[in-house]
Amino acid sequence: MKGLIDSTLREGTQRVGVRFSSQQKQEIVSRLLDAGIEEIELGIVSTYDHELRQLLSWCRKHTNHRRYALWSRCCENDIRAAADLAPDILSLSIPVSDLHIHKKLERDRPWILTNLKKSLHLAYQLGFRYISVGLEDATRGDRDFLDMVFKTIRDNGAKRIRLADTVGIAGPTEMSNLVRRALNISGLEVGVHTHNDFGMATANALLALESGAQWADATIMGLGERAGNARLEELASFLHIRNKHNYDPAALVELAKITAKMCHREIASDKPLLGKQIFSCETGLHLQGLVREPASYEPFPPEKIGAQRDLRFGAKVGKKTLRDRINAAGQSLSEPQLEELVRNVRTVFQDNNASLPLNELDRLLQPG
Ligand code: HCA
Ligand code: CU
Repeated sequence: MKGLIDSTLREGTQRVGVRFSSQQKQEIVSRLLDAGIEEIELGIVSTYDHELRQLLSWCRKHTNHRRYALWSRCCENDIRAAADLAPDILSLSIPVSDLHIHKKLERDRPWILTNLKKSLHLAYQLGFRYISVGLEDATRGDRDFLDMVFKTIRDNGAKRIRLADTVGIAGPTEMSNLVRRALNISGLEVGVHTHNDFGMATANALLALESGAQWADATIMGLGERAGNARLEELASFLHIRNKHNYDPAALVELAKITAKMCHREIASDKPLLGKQIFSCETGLHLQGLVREPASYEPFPPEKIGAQRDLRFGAKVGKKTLRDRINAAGQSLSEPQLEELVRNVRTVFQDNNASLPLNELDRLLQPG
């Protein structure tokens, strides 16, 4: 794998109601770089967008990163506008499913191939040396036609093909097969852009990487059209913790929390990596394991992402946990006394639907 492409400032801002100020965009870029993200898609080239020039020149001045990308349709005016902004990478994009070609564009397959060729020539002529071609709705595209598209891209100077699962309809196996197909036929670098309509985006992105794709797109908190995209904090943290990639999970978690505030989004308490309760526990069996060896019920220590373990004592407490705490406080109870205590404790907490931090119990057990 070569890296992750963050598309928060392009795809993310397509989510209804999401907008970032120039200053917020700069903060997001700096933090993405601090977290180790390799490529950043800064926005969509459009003759209407005047902020992009400013953002790109800020990036040039304040960072020495050299993988800033701009997204552009295969459209002469947009490609010329992109060349004027001079990003490091041009992310051209073109639809490849018959549905998009016939209904949305009212064109046909030969038109797509011709337009692709023309656009690639123009981009090359205008000086772009790293051109990536995004294939919109690739997962619903006819496979034989896709092969022709892959060859056209290969033969006309692009460096990367990006396969988009535009409506999040692919399963992991399908995604993986498509990646292998693109790699075999084109010999180019392959990336994926996955959507989350069935909750598969992050898993699809991971499987694509495991199937040989060099790149995968993700956005902070999965911000993007509809149900969004692969979640950057989840994908990058997984790659760091499981595969030792050089990403910083704590920085990603902090960035996601800051971004949530910027766009006024709530974070669910059980959201992976971000939720308030993901290191809380009150069930007897798990508490027992966690007290003796945290790794028994945690995939990684909470400190790794700047969180804290929250062990609680309440209606689901077990006998072993209570006995350990009582003994640790220098006291002891007979087996029947302990049984009775567990029953009483469970009833009281059940009735009040409450729980206490375990160290609060220790305090209560202290003599005097
Ligand atoms: C969109 C386009 C896109 C493009 C992806 C790409 C998609 O729906 O706005 O160019 O790689 O999901 O198809 O984001
Ligand atoms: Cu998309």
